[in-house]
Amino acid sequence: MTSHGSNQTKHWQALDAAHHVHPFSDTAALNAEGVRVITRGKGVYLWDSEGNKIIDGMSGLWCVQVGYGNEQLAEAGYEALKTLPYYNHFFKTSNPWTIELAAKLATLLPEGHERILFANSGSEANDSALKLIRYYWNLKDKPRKKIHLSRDYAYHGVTFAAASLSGLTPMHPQWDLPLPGFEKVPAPYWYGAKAAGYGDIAPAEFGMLIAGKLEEKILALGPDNVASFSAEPIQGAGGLIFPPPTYWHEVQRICARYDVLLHLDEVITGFGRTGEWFGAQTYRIAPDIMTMAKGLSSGYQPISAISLGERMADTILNANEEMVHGFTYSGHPVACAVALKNLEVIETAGLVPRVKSLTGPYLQRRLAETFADHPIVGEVRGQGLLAAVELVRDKTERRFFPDPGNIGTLCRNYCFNDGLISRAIRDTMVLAPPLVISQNEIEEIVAKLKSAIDRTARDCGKL
Ligand code: PXG
Repeated sequence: MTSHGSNQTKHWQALDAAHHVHPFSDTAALNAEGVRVITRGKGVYLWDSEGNKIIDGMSGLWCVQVGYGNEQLAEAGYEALKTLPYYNHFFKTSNPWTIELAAKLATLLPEGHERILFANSGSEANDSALKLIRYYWNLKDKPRKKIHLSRDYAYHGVTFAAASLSGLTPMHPQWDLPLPGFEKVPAPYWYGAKAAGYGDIAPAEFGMLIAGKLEEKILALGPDNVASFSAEPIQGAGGLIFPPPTYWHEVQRICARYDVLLHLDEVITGFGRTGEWFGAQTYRIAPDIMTMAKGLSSGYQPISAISLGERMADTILNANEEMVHGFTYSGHPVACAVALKNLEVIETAGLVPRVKSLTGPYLQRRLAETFADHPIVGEVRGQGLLAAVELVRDKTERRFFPDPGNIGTLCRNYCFNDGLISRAIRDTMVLAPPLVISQNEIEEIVAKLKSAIDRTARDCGKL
């Protein structure tokens, strides 16, 4: 792009290369290539500084539920900015937007989740959740319960604790993580079961088997030492891993049996993504503590939340001492105003039932039809407006390509060059479009993805 870009684009690329360090990027490689400068968004589309139109199959980073350019959200933010651009909650003070947002969330969250804390990102929410879990066990006079369990392929964020909780191994060595006290159990990744040596096991049986690994781990560590199990209802950044139907029921039985708190990370699955307000409702999960971010404000403002189930709320909020935790921007009035309007828009536009009964099933059906007999597509899986198309070398044997990530990156680049943003996680192509997407726009995404996967298959001699 650098060689044919306009002067304006080249100028921005040069400044970006000189001064801006990107997340999760190889700086030297990125600077050699030159960044793409995104200048505008409307609905499910983005435009770059060269005027190229791109369909965003990822809702930014899984977050823009109401699509780009929603004026109601912009106006709600502007009003709050004019009226009360900032105030905190430390000095026995509150503000109308924070109060209303907490109360609104309590009506949408799983039963018993009536008490909400605010933070500014998914990572902060998860860090806060782990602190609250520790505090709970200290208050319960079980200070030995300190180990936090989570899963392989989990993504819970990048702060010290959230990265330690994450199970994507590349997230650890640069930072000498995980910290002590973090242990992993396997993910219920059924498609990978054969390659992992489990043979031709049925999903239901596999769900029980993998849940059983949690029980084994708790017993090996000693239930008296285990504080919590953290998990995404559906694993997102780890490759869209959907739990087999038996999994969550068994996990909950195990957590209850050994008195291990269940922390549900709904940062991706919240706010209509799965066709219900929360993944907890889709999979009938009753967590002790829940974290959410992204779709809470459709990404228009940085805001996250932690909700306490009854048990944790009763103990922590009746401790009769100061809870020594909170951020300068917890419950920021502008972020809360935007989030509140976002929930209203999601509700009035009927986006959650629309995902459940119209766009979700439509996306899943069109992907399944399109890739049913494709030579390099091993599996199409999904729920609501989350979908994954797994690219493999051998469909029958469910064997992956060597050097995971190469084929996915190739395909991702074909998508990108053709004006579709899809994310490649290892060799799985992932979609999570805005909840406002229409059936025609779904067709556009499916067609572009098909063309990119065809090209990828040709490159590896499979088509
Ligand atoms: N939990 C989950 C389940 C997430 O997906 C976080 C926590 C952390 O949120 P913050 O706001 O601290 O980033 C996330 C974030 C990707 C990608 O490439 C995914 C996330 C973030 C960045 C990139 O899929 N998820």
